[in-house]
Amino acid sequence: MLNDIQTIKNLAGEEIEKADSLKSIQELKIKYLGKKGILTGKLKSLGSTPQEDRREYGRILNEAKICIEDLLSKHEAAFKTLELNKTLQTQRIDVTVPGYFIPAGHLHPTTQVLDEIISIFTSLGFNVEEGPEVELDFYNFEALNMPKDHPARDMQDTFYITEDIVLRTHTSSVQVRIMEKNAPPLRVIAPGKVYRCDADVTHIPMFHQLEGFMVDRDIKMSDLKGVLEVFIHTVFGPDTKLRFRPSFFPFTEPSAEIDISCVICKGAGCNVCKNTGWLEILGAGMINPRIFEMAGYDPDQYTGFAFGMGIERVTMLKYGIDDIRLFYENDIRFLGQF
Ligand code: 2U9
Repeated sequence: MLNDIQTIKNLAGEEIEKADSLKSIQELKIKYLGKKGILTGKLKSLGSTPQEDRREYGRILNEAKICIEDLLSKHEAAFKTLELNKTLQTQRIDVTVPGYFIPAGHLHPTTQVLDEIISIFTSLGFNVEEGPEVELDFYNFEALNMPKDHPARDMQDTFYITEDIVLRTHTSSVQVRIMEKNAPPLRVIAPGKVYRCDADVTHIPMFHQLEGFMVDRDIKMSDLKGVLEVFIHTVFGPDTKLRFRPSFFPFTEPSAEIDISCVICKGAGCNVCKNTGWLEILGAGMINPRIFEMAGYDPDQYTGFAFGMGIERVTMLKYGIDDIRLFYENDIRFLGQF
């Protein structure tokens, strides 16, 4: 028995020394110390050893076991270190390799310009109001001094849902709704989508408008001029000139179309302004007293100005874009420039 144990111990020692991988060390562990291992077998047979030898054999077997365990764990640790170093060598992270580029989106150019315009008017004390895009004929036309036979209702321009329901053609309908529920003084802007059946380089069936109005006692054309000057100078720069041209809208009297000095040639004349030096940017006027009457306001006490602009048009003028359709083709090469 004693010889056996010595032989097992020597053999195990030799095999462990010869082992060339962590895997073979783990296999030797099973071979000698596993459930059915050689040394485990000897330990199990201790019960059948004569009583007088049992103590001594037990001690020697335990010594052999501890010796093999020590040797195994020493080699196991050495192989683990070796493997770790190998992994660290082969899987080294190069922190200088550039990362993946994750493209970040941004607001659509018309949204950027709309946000800028809204912040200018809110800084002047205007409140932002919204209303339905599917609108009653009454709010879109009738209450804005455009009765049933008015040419502005032309079937070719307006999307009719039913005889009395339309896709709003302007956001003035929002201001009508505001007047219906509120008494003056009012300072309101109404931004939003509007719909007109029209399509070419300067027209699309859906575009964005921002309209505004101010109603109080003693509101004059000069108030309109001051407000629009602040707006134009903030968006296009303080040297931009404004020109008011007489015009006609059913909801304003007098009415004007407002031009700005050409953003490209500064008024000298170029093909953007068709050599006029001016670019049309918005419409405006003093609110027609008939609209106040329909809203139940006393036109002898209250006056007001109103204005309206197309956001895509303002964006086109700001950035020198010559085709409105580019905004909604979703070409990232175009949109990514803003
Ligand atoms: C109320 C009374 C009057 C809003 C106004 C304009 C002039 C105007 C156009 C500009 C380009 C629309 O996008 S566009 O085609 N708008 O010229 N809009 S005054 O007048 C109002 C609004 C509400 C109650």
